[in-house]
Amino acid sequence: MTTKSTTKTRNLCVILGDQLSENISSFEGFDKKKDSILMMEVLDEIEYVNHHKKKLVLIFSAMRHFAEDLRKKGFNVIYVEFDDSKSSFTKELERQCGIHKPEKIVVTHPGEYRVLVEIKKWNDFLKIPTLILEDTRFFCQISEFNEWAEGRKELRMETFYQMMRKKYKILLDEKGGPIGGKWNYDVKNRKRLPKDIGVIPEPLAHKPDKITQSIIEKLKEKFSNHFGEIEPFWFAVTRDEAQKSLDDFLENRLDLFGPYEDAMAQNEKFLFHSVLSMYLNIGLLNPRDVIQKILEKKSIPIESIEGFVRQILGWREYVRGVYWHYMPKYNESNFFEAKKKLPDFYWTGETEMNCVKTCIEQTIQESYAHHIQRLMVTGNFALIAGLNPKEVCDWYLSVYADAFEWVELPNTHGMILYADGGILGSKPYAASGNYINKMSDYCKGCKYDVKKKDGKDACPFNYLYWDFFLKNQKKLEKNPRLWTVFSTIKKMSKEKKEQIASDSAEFLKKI
Ligand code: FAD
Ligand code: DLZ
Ligand code: SF4
Repeated sequence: MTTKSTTKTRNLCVILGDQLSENISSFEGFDKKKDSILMMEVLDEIEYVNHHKKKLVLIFSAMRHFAEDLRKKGFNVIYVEFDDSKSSFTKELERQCGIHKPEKIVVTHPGEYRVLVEIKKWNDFLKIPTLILEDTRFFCQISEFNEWAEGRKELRMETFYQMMRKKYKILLDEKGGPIGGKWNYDVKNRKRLPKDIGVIPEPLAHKPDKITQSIIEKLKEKFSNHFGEIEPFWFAVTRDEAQKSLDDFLENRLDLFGPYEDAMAQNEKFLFHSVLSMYLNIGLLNPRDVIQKILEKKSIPIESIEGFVRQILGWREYVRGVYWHYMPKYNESNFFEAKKKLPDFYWTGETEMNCVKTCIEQTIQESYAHHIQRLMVTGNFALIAGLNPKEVCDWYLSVYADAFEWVELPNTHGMILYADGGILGSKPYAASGNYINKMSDYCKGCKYDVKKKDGKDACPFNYLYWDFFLKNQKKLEKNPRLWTVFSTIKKMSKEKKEQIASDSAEFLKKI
């Protein structure tokens, strides 16, 4: 596909790599006779973090398929591939404006603050009026979240989620209360995977077609330095394929999604998770359609239905709201003043901590890890080892196919690192090896002993956990949710504290 030379266009509608939906707001009022679409693959976006190769294939293949689909429907699409493009959105757009002389540029609000800043300069730089429209794929608009957030002493997902359930009348009874009497079935969603669970159906794998194959070959040639394994590539790259992946999840995994949402297992990468986040985030699936389809599954237990709805209508919308409410300051904070460099094993998986190794190796292969692996293994380690927030955030933004800053940053900077000092969540999610052992079978295959609290063989999560609270006692001891932690610390002997500090220092020195 190369740049299509056309005559003068009226509106130039810019579609970004995560806006691949025909109902995107920038298409409103689009006139096939007068307007054109511009899609650009540009080096700056490829290189601003070390994106996983599978993520790059997903984005470019989905972009090219979307463009082809639009062309078939009679849209005039100007598509610039990375081999032919200028280095940035702005530079390529400038060139295209020189050719097509648009009267106006129309674009849907991007998913990253960095890109918004760039877009806001187009008006003056190109001397062409630029219209930025709301991203209506979300249930909650940015202004609506800001209104909800302003004046509140603290923001909490649960309050926001209940507000959204009421507004959209989702899972409500006749009196407007929650179906089943409870807003939240979280306590039923914490089961460990039983041994006799049987075969868990894997997510649907899609065969790469010619377009995908040619991108894989090109990326191998040009971007072999990027993180992760490019093949086997099995992601959906079209709307049809993503729909099939959704149907497959509804049919084969949704029923047990709720109970095993927090479980982890050595040989199960996906368990009962949907593996739909990347399709939702780039626009191949629409969250409204997904929720609609989930609600039609009347025979599925409420803990699975509510659990899933909470992720999409609650967490997904809430983190986006927090991101736009607090940017650009949000990523500047470092509540614990954590400074340690990200260890190399985050890129290689070469560590003797079996839980961390398993989650990272899976990430290298699939560009995917489920929520509890991200939160309680790699994330928990980053928190209690005191890793630098900026480096941790860049890692999460690079390695996952679903990573775009609006969703990655609040989850990383806020949820796992508590670097925002408690804006997103009410306490740090620190945990010792006991939690990982309770929710997985990772410890069985580990060189370290999860039952040991100190010494060379002890599980590093055990002493790092206490070391973290001891080092940050002043900042956290007034938090009522951490009362038990600090009452244990109060009873701890001086020798014990010294042992924790020396085991931790020795371990951290090695990494
Ligand atoms: P499921 O477990 O099947 O959940 C269903 C859907 O709910 C997901 O597809 C997703 O759209 C939504 N969802 C669930 N949890 C969250 C959450 N905390 N925030 C936002 N949406 C949520 N999610 C991303 O989409 N992009 C990211 O870059 C990202 N980075 C994360 C970083 C960290 C440190 C953590 C702890 C979580 C992150 N998440 C991110 C949230 C979550 O881990 C992923 O959405 C989920 O693992 C995707 O897999 P799935 O589709 O199988 O999800
Ligand atoms: C992540 C990404 C990559 C790797 N490449 C492109 C690209 O070449 N063109 C594009 O339009 N978008 C790309 N993206 C997504 C953007 O970096 C960015 O996350 C979104 O534009 C924010 O809405
Ligand atoms: Fe992870 Fe500790 Fe268990 Fe090893 S013993 S797998 S390091 S929790």
